[in-house]
Amino acid sequence: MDIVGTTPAAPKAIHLSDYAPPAWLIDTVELHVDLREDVTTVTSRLAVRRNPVRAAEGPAPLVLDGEAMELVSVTVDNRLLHPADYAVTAESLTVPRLPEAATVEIVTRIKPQENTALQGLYKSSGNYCTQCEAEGFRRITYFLDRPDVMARYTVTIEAEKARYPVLLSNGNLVDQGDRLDGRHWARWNDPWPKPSYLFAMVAGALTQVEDRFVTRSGREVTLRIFVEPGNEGKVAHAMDSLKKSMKWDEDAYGLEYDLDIFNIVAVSDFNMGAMENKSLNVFNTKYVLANPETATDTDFLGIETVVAHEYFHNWTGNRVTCRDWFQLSLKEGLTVFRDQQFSADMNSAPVKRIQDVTRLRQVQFAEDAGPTAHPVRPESYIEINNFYTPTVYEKGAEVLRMYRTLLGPQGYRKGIDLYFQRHDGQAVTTDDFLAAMRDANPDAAVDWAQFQLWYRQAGTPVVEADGAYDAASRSYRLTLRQSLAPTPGQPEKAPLLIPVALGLVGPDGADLPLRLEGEAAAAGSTRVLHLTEASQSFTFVDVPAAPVPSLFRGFSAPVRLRFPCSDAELTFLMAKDSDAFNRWEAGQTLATRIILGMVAERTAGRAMTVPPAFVEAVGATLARAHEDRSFAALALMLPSEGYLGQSMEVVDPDGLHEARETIRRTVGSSLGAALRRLYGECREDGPFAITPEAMGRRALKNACLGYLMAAGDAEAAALCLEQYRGGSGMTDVLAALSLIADSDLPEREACLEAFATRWQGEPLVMDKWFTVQALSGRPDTLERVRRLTGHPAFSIRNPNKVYALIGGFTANQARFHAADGSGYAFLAERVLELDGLNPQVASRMVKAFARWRKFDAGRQAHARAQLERIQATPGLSPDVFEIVERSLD
Ligand code: 0A1
Ligand code: ZN
Repeated sequence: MDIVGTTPAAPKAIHLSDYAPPAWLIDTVELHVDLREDVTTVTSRLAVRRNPVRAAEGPAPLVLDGEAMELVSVTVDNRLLHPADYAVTAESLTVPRLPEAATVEIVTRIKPQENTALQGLYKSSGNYCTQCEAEGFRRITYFLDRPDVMARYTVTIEAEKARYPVLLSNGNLVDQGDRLDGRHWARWNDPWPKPSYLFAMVAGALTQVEDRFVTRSGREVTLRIFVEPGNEGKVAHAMDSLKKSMKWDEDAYGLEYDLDIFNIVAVSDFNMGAMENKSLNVFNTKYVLANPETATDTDFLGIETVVAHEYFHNWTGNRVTCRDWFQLSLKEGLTVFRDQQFSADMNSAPVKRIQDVTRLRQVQFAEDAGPTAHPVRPESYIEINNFYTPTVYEKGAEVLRMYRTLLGPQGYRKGIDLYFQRHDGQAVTTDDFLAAMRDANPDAAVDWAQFQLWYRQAGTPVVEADGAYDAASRSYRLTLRQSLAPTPGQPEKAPLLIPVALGLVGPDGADLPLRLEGEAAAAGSTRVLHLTEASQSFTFVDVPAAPVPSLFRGFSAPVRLRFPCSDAELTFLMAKDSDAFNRWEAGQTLATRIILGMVAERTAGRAMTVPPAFVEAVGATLARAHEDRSFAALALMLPSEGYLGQSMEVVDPDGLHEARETIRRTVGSSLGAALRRLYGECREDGPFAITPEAMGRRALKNACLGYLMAAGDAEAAALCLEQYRGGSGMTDVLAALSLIADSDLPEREACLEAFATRWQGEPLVMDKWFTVQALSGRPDTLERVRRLTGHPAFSIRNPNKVYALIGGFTANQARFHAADGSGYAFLAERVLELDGLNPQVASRMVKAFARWRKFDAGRQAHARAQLERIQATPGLSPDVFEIVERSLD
């Protein structure tokens, strides 16, 4: 059989400005999928009609998207076409001369068993599953594979019953039956029109766990989670998270589920976290399977968030979808914001905010400062799969948060309600969303045209603040200046509307009343200023004493703040600020300042010393730790090497690593007694549970253990080994193992080996084993990682394994950026190996090179050589091609 090759012609860019509505619409799709071991045959019957909005242009041919398939036949209104009546290329099928409306039947053949890209229909652990976002449906059948074409689907799946007893698709099961030859079939109908990217089907030998949820209007929904047999015992947390999400969306957004079934299927080969296909979510096993023995607290929280995220898409993404892929943040930014709100409500809101901001700064700020920087609503792309980025997701969520900060919770909710009222069942744009927010809040003093720039301008704004207190007039004048550096394709930037939530902290630590010059009365202890100009001053009056300003409370805008306050003021805010986020932030700012200072010392050839005041501040954090242990654990966390590097003109990965380690060692030895005491308290306090309190206790305990191990004394090593061996639960075991893997303890190899032996049957646990080794700061890490690519538990075809080992290694700043270029050479080899198998994963890996220009000349030369080597390789996927081109630009 001749399958049209996957290598497209020279990759070309798609532009937002070229958007045109489709010439044809598809009202219904009847799919028949005949699954056989050698080949799968797909018969698709489409009810197509000309799009009235394009009528003026005259009759356009029907051009359907399709890739990597064999076309068998095309029938129009029951008349079989001769191949001369249509045209096929590697990417399309064109049928000219159709009437106004027609029924087009297309038969194609595909080979899911050979699909390593994991897009379209593929096999994972012997089961069939699909991934259609963004453009995978065109690998199943020819179609108008774009989100503004919404159709009703009826899907019949046929397969051998013994091997594939479970047959699933979107919507409701409407019929099923057995054939005489051992095969069976099931027919599903989804009553809701949807874009093709939300289509899904699954066929396999899966077991199910069932539960139910009654919606607030009384609809009883059957909830099922399908997993490979043997994993039934690990889905309780996911199921619980699903029910909580359904309830929360009703309470917080007034949104109710709209079908009688909600299915989740967990598969072990999946490029991303999960996928929100209508009523048939497909999940990476990582975000479904967990019990305390195999999963860490981070895993449990991740499951809660991702289950919620996919469920929330049912309204924000599915009921109202994107007009085109430039609008991706319409659904992703909004849905991430919603899952952040949900997780904040389920756990601790400040802790969740700190975690989200940490991630934003680590990955999104880095993206915004490099060659792949793009706006939340990009203007062009070569490969849409490259745009599932931290900017579209996480910065997009910050934009949503800013709407809420500017409008208040009620104004925000009014905007959301109007958005659904206007656009339910439509495919719309971020401009439509903004218009709903605007129109629902006619009295809000928001310059919407300026706010829109958050979608259009790439880059992270820098806000410089300066304050002066005048005792005579009892006034405090705050001056704020904003700037935004050029990013690729955007040399000039305009000032943004930046919401600045702030407070003024008085000498006793209490918030001072906030009255701006000209106002009749003070308004609250935190208020939101609108920074709209390049430079703007705000004068507060009736200020009884010189305050310390607490700026961007709760991180009210995704900016970098530069405020020249003293170390003493930072220590003061760490202890006193009423805003928990800014208490944490003050500590991070202080730590950053000290670490960068130490790196400068080292560069100047002097010894690095840790200021005693810093150690004291950490001591104060330990002393207060019992007040909120989760918060204390985060307050003890030093900024990561990756984030610190963003503040350096030329990144010095070795200096940063050494400075950070020196602080860890110094704190560990200077505060040993307090750390040991706290460690002991946390260990003894309470039984094992997955609650915010218990998780906080473990996080704090493990933060203490980390510092103690950094000090390197025998007592700490004994504690760590004891925790590893006797640990109840993966959180503690893995925390100990990470420290052991990073150490020179003689027990190191034996512990790593024992772990692998114990967990060889659990792929998700083995992922952790790969990661702890890849993240080790030891000098032999690369050698070990190389060796591990040959380990029987590793497979370059499994995305989770690649992310765990190779992704883990690229996150290891000191080792990946080794001065001799060995880390870069290793990554280039893996990228080229991956590109032939799974371009999407290859492209995600190659992004680790993106910031290469931030390093010294020697490292730059090595990185450039590897990027050029990749670029020169024939047959590169558009995915990797696009990232490499941008990186070298
Ligand atoms: N929409 C999903 C993420 C997703 C995107 C692309 C995928 O394959 C190319 C898979 C999943 C989400 O936001 O959860
Ligand atoms: Zn999403």
